[in-house]
Amino acid sequence: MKLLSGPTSPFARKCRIVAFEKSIILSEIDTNPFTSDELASLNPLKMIPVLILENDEQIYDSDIICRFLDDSGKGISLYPKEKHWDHMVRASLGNGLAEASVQLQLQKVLPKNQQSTPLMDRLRQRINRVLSALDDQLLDLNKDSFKIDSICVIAGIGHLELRHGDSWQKSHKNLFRWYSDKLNRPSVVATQPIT
Ligand SMILES: N[C@@H](CCC(=O)N[C@@H](CS)C(=O)NCC(=O)O)C(=O)O
Repeated sequence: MKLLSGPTSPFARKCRIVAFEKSIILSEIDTNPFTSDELASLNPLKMIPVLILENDEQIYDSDIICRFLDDSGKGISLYPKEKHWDHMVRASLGNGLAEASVQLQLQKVLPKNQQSTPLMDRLRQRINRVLSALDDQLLDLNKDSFKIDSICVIAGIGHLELRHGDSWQKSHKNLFRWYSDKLNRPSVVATQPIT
């Protein structure tokens, strides 16, 4: 299977972590969603990641790819039946964090006169709210468990640190402790974003 991805995309990273956890080898094709001519014909959303199956069918977006990889790979599911919806809601927080971090970065690289201060403020506030909610929920983000919610949160925080620095760590100490503990996991080490 091939994954159209990018080295800094948190959504592609989710798929990479799930593939690693499920012992699936993906061949990755670095694809810039803004300049690729081919991407729109593979995904009308013209976004990465896209998974291309052996029969050339395409699967998107990252949530669907992760679910597909989880079903296709080896070992225990990353989508537990017990407290299923709690896991899925926390996964949404991780996804929202990633999305806000990506959108904020897209604003930052615009010329100053094209940036939207209200939008950037809204994104920063959303990021802070999500970090605080996760900081409060750590009893649920079980220390030893590594499921889809952890994967989405790690991908979101990884992008936040890469693009917007590590100042979140001081104000969200529980979350930072949890995150630091996960950083040694092989699937997390192997999928660090690269600029
Ligand atoms: N909901 C999508 C989001 C994917 C996404 O935002 N990808 C970004 C790269 S990190 C992209 O392709 N952006 C292109 C654009 O916004 O036009 C998913 O989970 O796969």
